[in-house]
Amino acid sequence: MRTSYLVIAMALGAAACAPAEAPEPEAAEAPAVETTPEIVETETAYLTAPLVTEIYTADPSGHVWEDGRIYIYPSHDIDAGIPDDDLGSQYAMEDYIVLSMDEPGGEVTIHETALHVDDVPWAVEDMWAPDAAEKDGMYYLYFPAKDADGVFHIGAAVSDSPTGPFTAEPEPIEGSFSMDPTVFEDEDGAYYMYFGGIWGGQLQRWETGEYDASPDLNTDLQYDDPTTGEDDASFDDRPAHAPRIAKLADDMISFAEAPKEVLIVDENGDPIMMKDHDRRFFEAAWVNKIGETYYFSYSTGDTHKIVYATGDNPYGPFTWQGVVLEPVEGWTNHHSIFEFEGQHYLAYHDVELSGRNHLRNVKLVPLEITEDGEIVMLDPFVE
Ligand code: FUB
Repeated sequence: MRTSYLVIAMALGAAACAPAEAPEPEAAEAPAVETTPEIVETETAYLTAPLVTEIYTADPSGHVWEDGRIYIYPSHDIDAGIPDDDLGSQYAMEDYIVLSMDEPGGEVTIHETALHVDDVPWAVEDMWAPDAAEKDGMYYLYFPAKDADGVFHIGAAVSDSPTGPFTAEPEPIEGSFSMDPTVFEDEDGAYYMYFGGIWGGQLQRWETGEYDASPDLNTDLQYDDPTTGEDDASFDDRPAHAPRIAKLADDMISFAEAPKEVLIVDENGDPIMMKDHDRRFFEAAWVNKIGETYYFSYSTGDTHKIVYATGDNPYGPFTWQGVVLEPVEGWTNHHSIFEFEGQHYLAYHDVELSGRNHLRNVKLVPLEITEDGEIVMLDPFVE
């Protein structure tokens, strides 16, 4: 059945934050952007419905733990009354709430608060996209948040229940920075954290190994043509900012090694470049091993796609392959991929319930992977 509704033109409102009460230096210099999205009437239907309507949820990290149940670890969106900007200041979340269900399409349980920023000694605000891991019957929640200086780090919190409440470690993971952590358990029992995101996610501020608060580093758009704002072959280009990987230590709450860059390359083995907005890494890393192949999927941010690249080991390099999910309604696109009873599923979000970039709702659909290992691209709209 076709449904007529409103679609937000995804012009503005990136994923990246600035503090609500004490603006950090770069926030004052953030590019001015529209706060009212352009509304375009269209004749389209959504591919699937929100998992829950009682709360706003985003950035879903899906897992099937030992009990065979599906657990979704999402961001918990709230309306903090902050206008959209290129640093994602509107994503001013404060806590996490886990969702669970027996099977896709089954009744969804909205659990009690799993972790609140007030219970994280080092964190002040902006509880962005989390992930979780299970080891020896204990559950670990990994989450980004800003400290008192407005700098993102990644925290760990521990529980004996998959739904919490989680007890946060007193300090962020040493050596962590930026945001959007995801933890992948390899078949040999090793756990790896991938993390990072540009613009408000601050990854571009760590190129020297130290945090650089310069307003010039708000985004990566300085690598586009400065007059047209578009890619220009004659203008300086360089490899895109790389997501990071670090093996987790046995305690699951610290790194066993210094973070390394994850290289994403094209079909010729050349690095994906900064100006290649359709393919360069922006945020929302996720890793699966399917057959013998490691799939590194991520969001392209300001081109609003979920794409993937493949490699033969957890560290990469990963070779760009194609699109997993075309742009959804709303600025951000963020996903996870998990297997349940032999079928892969894509968890993602859009803004069907609210029509506003920062009030998102998570969704779940089957994901087809061909016998050749190719992910069949999904369109979040049904024409
Ligand atoms: O939810 C806040 C941020 O928006 C996430 O960390 C990004 O991945 C984007 O979805």
